[in-house]
Amino acid sequence: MITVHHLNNSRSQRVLWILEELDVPYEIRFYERDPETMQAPESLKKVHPLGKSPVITDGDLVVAESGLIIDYLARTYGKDTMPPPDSGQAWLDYNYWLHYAEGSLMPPLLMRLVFEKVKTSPMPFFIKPVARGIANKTNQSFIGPMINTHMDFVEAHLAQNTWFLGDRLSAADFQMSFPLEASVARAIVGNNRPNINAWVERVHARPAYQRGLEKGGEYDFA
Ligand SMILES: N[C@@H](CCC(=O)N[C@@H](CS)C(=O)NCC(=O)O)C(=O)O
Repeated sequence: MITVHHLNNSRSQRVLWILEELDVPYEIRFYERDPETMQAPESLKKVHPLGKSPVITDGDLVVAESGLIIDYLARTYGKDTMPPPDSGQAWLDYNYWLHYAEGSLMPPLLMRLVFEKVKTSPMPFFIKPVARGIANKTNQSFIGPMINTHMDFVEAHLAQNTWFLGDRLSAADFQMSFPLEASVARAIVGNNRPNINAWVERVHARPAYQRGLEKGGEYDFA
């Protein structure tokens, strides 16, 4: 039996979505973020030393990193319904999006989040304007343009493709769901990017996505 070690409001939601699409039996073990630090509880380190979510266990196997989890599930349980391409351009595209989501797109989104947090963090009053100024400047002149380049790229791809690999849903879509739905929910992606918005709407409209959402509980991005 597969166990999903699921943290509220986290990347783990995409794992519930793929499991629902594949119709594989699984159980969820719930973990709650510390409301102040947003960190996962220490107990998650018993499953994997980094204590991050998602992580799944499948029998004796422990699988961490959402890209690997999704690839593992598609290869192991999706051979008939969602076979990952094994050669050629489709293989390159599949692996590209699988790596791109966490390797290239998430870092500037996380940097932006950290600098936004700096602005509201408690600090001596005389430092606040300086910290705010640095955070604003960094987001406006460095991180913002970087995110725009990424979103232009993804928007152009989705203008030509219903799903990331074309006509059919693939593991690449599960992996791309977290950064894109978070970007729409936080208004990083606005109405000027209709294809990203439409893709996120298509994802959210899938019955399997809705089932995963119901089972996973608190999730601010859907
Ligand atoms: N690249 C990893 C990132 C995992 C990660 O940072 N997960 C976040 C949740 S979205 C987490 O566990 N945060 C809680 C913490 O760091 O304590 C993946 O895709 O699985």
